[in-house]
Amino acid sequence: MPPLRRRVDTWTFRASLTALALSLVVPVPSDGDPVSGVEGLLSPTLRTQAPAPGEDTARQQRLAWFHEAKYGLFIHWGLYAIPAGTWKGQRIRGLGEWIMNRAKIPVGEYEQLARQFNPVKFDADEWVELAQAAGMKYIVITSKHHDGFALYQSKVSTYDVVDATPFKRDILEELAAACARAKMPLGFYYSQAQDWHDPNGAGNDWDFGPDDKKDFDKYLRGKAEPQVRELLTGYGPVALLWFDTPRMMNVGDRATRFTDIVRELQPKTLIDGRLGVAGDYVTTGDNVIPPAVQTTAWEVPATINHTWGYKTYDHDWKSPGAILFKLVDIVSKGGNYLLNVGPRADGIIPEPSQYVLRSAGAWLKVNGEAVYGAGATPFGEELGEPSARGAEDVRGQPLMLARTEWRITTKPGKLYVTFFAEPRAPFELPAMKNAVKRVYQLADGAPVPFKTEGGRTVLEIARPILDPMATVIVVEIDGASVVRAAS
Ligand code: FHN
Repeated sequence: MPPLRRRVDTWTFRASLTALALSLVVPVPSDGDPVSGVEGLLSPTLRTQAPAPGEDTARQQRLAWFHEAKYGLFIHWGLYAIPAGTWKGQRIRGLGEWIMNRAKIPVGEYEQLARQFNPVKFDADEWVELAQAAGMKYIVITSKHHDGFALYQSKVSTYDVVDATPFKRDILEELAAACARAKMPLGFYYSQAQDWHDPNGAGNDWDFGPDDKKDFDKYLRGKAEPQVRELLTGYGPVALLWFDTPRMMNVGDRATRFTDIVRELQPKTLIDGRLGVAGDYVTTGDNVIPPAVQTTAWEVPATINHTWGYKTYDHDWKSPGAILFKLVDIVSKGGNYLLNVGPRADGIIPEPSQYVLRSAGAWLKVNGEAVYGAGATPFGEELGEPSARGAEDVRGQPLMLARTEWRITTKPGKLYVTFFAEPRAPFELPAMKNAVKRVYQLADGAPVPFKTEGGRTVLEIARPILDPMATVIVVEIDGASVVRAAS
């Protein structure tokens, strides 16, 4: 199979899985091999977690900042940053933060890493400054990942950064203070089900045997629930609790116990889509962007290379242009982009990822109006088209082939057309009944000549386009929103 063909088939396969997942309107845990998240799309838990139809007022209010923000910084940091993908001289396949699981490292050995954890270069203000320069509007950090180690001082377990490491500083406390100074919303990732350090937590079968023989509720009540209480009582306002991999959570009230804790302690805190019951929004599979507009609130967690936790030898960074395309694509489909960095064990966020984030941030400084608080496309034909070969996806729906030349985001009375490539001449907007009042380039305000006739609008875009990475053209229309016309 020629390489191009293979790429297209991979995309269509993923797109069809995505369509499957999103059409179920459920949170998408991505368990097992989390490199792609595709396995998670097929998880049986999907079918049990549909949020209630319609969004209640309280939920809408909780979501207001999230809809405005659109772009957040995910931080995966923990003891796994020390081995950084290599254990006893062997490169371990898979995600950096999964090294304990993948290499079947006994708890007694893995926890020794805590004695080496001394990130003297960690500076919370620098991390927040990076997020700001990147144009990111919220931060979510791993408070405890699957390895069970907490990045804050916990009274429930001494397996935490203050009690078990020479560093002895509460990272969440410092980050919360820095975020408060910068007015940056802060959320906490918390692995509620998997805890490879706790004999009754899910996931560690190499030390503690199969999960179905464990007293999972003992772990939930004894560690996870009290730790979530600590997070909600010790660090000021928590914008978001980001639960993950809801193994064994669909039994009895296990998941709703967490919802109750969150609503009791901080009713404004958002809950992501991987708790085990419906949260405030849908979380897609890792790196999975749906092929079409979704009407419920959603977020895609995504890597900047191929791992969440730092790995010394993963240098395959996405380019700033690729990140911007994904961001605008996601916003044009109504979603949020939570993009990850994996800091090194010394506390520094790898320079290549900083470069990518800052470059995309420079573009957002000029063009952010097309992103923050912007709504989804009223059209959709720019997103893709059904495969001409008549191929069908796993549900018998036409396979969609993505198009990547341009995207549309919206605000009342305005369309933002973002071009990622020079448009074919002449560029025609999809047909609409609204009159066009004014058209201009967002970056410099230069007018763009246009002609309208019978609902059709042709834009005479300057060539070459102003910014080869992405050029935004603003189309001001009569009326708040587009009224489609037959094309
Ligand atoms: O297993 C985790 C993985 O390590 C990472 O935290 C991602 C982020 O979305 N969530 C799980 C896999 O989907």
